[in-house]
Formats: sequence, C-alpha cells, structure tokens
Amino acid sequence: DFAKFLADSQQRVQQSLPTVLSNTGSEYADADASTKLQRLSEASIYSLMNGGKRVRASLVYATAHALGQDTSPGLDEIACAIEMIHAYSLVHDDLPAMDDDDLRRGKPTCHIAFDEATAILVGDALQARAFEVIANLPGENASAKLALIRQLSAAAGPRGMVGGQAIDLAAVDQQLDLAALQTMHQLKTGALIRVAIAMSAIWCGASEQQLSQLDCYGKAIGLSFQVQDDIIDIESNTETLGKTQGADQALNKPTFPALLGMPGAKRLAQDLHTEALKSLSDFDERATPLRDLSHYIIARNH
Ligand code: GRG
Repeated sequence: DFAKFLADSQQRVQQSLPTVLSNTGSEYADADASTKLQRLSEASIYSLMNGGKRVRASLVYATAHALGQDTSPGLDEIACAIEMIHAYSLVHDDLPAMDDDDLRRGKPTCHIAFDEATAILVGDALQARAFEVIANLPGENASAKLALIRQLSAAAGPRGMVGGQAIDLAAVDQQLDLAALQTMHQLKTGALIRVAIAMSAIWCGASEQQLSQLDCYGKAIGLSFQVQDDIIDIESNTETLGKTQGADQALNKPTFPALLGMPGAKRLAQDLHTEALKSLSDFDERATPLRDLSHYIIARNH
C-alpha cells in the first residue's frame, strides 16, 4: 500500500510540475523574448524533472491525507513549490563555488549539461517562481497564503536551509560536535522537510494541537533523513561516490557515523523514527502514509 501511495504521490507532483512551470513563459507573448528564454526554461525543466524521489511532495500529500483533506485544491501547487525550492538548492549546491559536483541523480548536473550562469539563473528562477505559486494559490484565504509564504521563506532562507548551508561551508576543516552537527542539518536539510508538513497542515486547516504534533513529527524525520543520508554515503560502493563525498572525506567533514559510529548512527535513525511515530499517536489510520514515510526515510538505500 505504501509503494502505491508513494508512486501515486510521485505521479501527482510529476504531472503538476510542468503545468505549474509552463505558466512562467505564457506572459511572454513576444516570440523573440520566448526564444531567448528557452535555454532557461529547458534547464529548469531538466533540473526539476530528472527523477528525484519526491519525498517532500509525498509529505505534503501524506499530511493532507492524515487530516482527511487529500483533494484540497492547491495541494499540488504546494507540493510543486517545495520541490522547486528543493531543486533550486540542489542546482546551486552542485555549482563549482559550492560542492562542485558533476553528477546529480546519475545525470550531469545543471551547470555541466548547460553552463554555470544558466545554473545560477535556474536556481534563482525556481526559487522566485515557488513563492509566486504559493501567492497564487486558489481561494480567498489570504491569511493562509501569507502564513505559507512566511513558513516557506523562513525555512528556505538564512534561518533555515541557506543558513544551514552557510554553517556547513564555514565548518570545513573544523570539528563539529554532535549538537552542532544536528543544528546544521536541522537547518540545511531538515527545515524544508519540516515545512512541507507544516504548509500542508496549515493549508488543510489543522488545529493548533495537530500542527504542533505534526511539527514534532517533521522535526524528527527532517533529522533522520540526514542521518540516513550519511549512512547511505558510507555504505554505498566507493566507486559510486560522487566528488562531494570524496571531498567530504578528504576534508574530514563530520558525519553522524563518524561521530557516533555506524551502530550509533543507526540507533539514532531508529530513535528518531520512534519519536516521529510517537508524535502521531493521536492520529488515526489516515496517518499511515506519514508513519510509513518515516520508516521509508530510515530504511531507504538511495
Ligand atoms: C545551495 C542554497 C543552497 C542550499 C543547499 C539542501 C542543500 C542546501 C544542499 C543539498 C546537499 C545535500 C546533498 C544534502 C544531503 C541531503 C539532501 C538534501 C539530499 C538530497 O535530497 P533527496 O535525497 O534528493 O530528497 P532527490 O534527488 O530524491 O530529490
């Protein structure tokens, strides 16, 4: 059942993304401008449609399901906006000035397939467009839209993902202790995962108590995602490791297995999963996809 939920969620966001993106160009009636924008548009589609797991979009749908609101108008747009922010972060993270990666999801990264300037613009465009999509959500509920914009901007910006990336850059060649490592990842990776759940919950009219419980769940899986990512990096064949991991090892960047040992890192992932399930104890069986997603996150091998 979970495999079907995941496949359905992936298909749902996959179908919505081109529609949401294609609106971008529609206002350019001028054929010459359209031609000039084609490279940006192609590179954006290339970066957005190349086979991500769509975990964040699935969390949007699973949260709505837990609240009995699967078909709430606007959910697809919310899922798209979060995947657009995620894609932007990966495109910029892969740039030579950041991690300098040639491959992403097994394919040439955006700046390799296109060029560096285009990759910078793709990230900028996807980020701006994500906020436009949220501002244009259907309905007259302006305060909910404002709340979503507030949540997403905080999670993506210096108090969230970008802040985590800045801490990560500054931490090169430094030893981070466990608390500092957790803070960095809670911002860099956790914030966007957490906000996917919060935005869906706000949009679906969750109560204060439900919001708080779902946020505890989001905080736990946001961190377990990264703990598992570190475990996968270490366990995967060194031949398949990208430049980033090689660089991380050369720079002796801290990871959860490095600080806790592999058994300790696996225990932490399991403890976070237990915490995530505990946060959902007041929810009925409609929260099954959320529970299964938490398990999927710590059991995945890619
Ligand atoms: C450059 C502004 C800026 C931010 C970068 C999130 C981030 C901050 C960089 C990504 C670096 C990275 C590989 C982090 C590890 C965790 C992570 C976010 C992995 C990729 O997410 P998945 O596994 O990717 O959900 P897919 O490909 O499935 O979408």
